[in-house]
Amino acid sequence: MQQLPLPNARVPGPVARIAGRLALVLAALATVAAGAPAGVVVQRPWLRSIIPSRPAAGYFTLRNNSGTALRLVGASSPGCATLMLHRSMNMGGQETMVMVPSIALPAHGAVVFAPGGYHLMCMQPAATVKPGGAVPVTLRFSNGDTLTTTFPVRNATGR
Ligand SMILES: [Cu+2]
Repeated sequence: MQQLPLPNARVPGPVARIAGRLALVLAALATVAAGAPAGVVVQRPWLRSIIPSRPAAGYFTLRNNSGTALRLVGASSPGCATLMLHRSMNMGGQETMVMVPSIALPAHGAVVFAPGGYHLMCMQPAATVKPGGAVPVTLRFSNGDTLTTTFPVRNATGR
């Protein structure tokens, strides 16, 4: 139960007010500092845009240099209406893709997002998602941390 302030409660003095404000500032700084997961890096990011109006695929290597296992649970970008975690699979000779809810990132390990396997799927790409352009991509982890990286956009042949 939350205690209601007493009617005759003392008004905090100037020192208490400054301390209270400082606590708020420190809390805000801590929130920013907790943004990126410690020791996790995105390497060689790029988005492949084949036809501008069609979904673009995002490729990179996600490396975890920390001793703590994490899960990648989502992604977003201002360049995509939705950015999904996908996996390409071969089902009975047919290349198909499925949406995956999360991807495990082991401690001192890496997950490779590459053609034929895991990738990000950029649905309804914005005009900025065209070869020569670049868009920020934010990855979201199971512990609430996020990591934003700039993904250059290249064409079907990776140029
Ligand atoms: Cu896909």
